[in-house]
Amino acid sequence: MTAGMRDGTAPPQGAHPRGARDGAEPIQITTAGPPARPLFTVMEATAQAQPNIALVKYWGKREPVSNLPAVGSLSVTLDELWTRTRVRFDETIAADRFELNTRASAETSRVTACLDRLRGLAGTQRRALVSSRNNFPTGAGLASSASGFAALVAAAAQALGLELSGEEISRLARRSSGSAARSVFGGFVELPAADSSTADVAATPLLAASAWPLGVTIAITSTKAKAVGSGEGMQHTAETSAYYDAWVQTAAADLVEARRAVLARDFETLATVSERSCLKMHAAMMAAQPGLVYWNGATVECVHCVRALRESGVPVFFTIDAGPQVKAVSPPEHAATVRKALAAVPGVIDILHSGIGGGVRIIESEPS
Ligand code: 2P0
Repeated sequence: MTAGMRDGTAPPQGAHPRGARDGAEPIQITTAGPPARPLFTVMEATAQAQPNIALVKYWGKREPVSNLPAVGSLSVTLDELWTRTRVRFDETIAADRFELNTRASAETSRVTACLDRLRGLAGTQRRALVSSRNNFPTGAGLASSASGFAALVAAAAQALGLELSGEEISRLARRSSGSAARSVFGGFVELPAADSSTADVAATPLLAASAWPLGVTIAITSTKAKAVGSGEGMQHTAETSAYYDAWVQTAAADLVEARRAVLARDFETLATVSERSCLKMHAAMMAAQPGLVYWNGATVECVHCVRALRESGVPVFFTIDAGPQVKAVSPPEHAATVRKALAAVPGVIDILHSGIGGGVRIIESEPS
């Protein structure tokens, strides 16, 4: 029985009980001929997770070491964009190695910190080779750390034979990246704020993707990695923005309103609260000293484009994360109209589209 079954939360798709796991049985590597004494064992698994787009934003930490969020957030998990991560624990290597899109990555220390928590649970010191691939731009405000850490935790847990529930995977992913906690689950997902008495939080699924199949059209206005990472940006905002306290104080009401709107499939209310949460978060960032501006000119033009579409009767709203891309959420039957309008905005260099998808899962194939 998985811990997920014990506590009533659904385990991520593909997280199987011990004995029925895909790709997690230790591979016995032996010399040719008898006796078949293992020289060493390799434990390996691959997971896929999708990024998520927050409609009610997380920005700010109550406690930076445990990475506890100061505000609750609500997101949709995408289906077309993905991170695939293979983790291979190998007793013959001395240090973790992390490759992203076939190149050695500078983020290895963050990966190691995440793996250390899993190694602690499994009681092993074994180092790992981590190979990860994204089918979308990395570090450009498209939530690559959300899908990245959700996939990393799920793959590593599987490779180590840990039987973790979705909730446990979400808690571990959150320690590395707050938004990663949400990518563990599919559909509409909520991550609560931590209050002063909370030692840990995990995301919880709110509504299945199939229950309200919205589409997300993403206007790419730059593929450059952002100059200020989210963690640094949050800290800077919390320390220097005159609007930070107001941001935190008003976030809880937004979450309540968005949750109600999602459960009622009330698009208009969700549009209002999502744009409000997005603009308040960016206002708090911009009021930091010096102000943090993730937008470029095309970002602003896309905002006006989405609002003009809505004025003309198209149900659509925008949201923007820590980067210059604009995500437009609409019912799928309006996605073509939204795509065409955003593609015509000067400065938009590409358009991606995604439906709402499932949570993290173990897969057979490996990143190449
Ligand atoms: C979100 N963002 O709710 C918000 C909106 C960006 C803007 O969560 O420091 O990588 O690793 O916990 O999750 C991006 O920040 O931050 C983020 P850390 P994370 O999606």
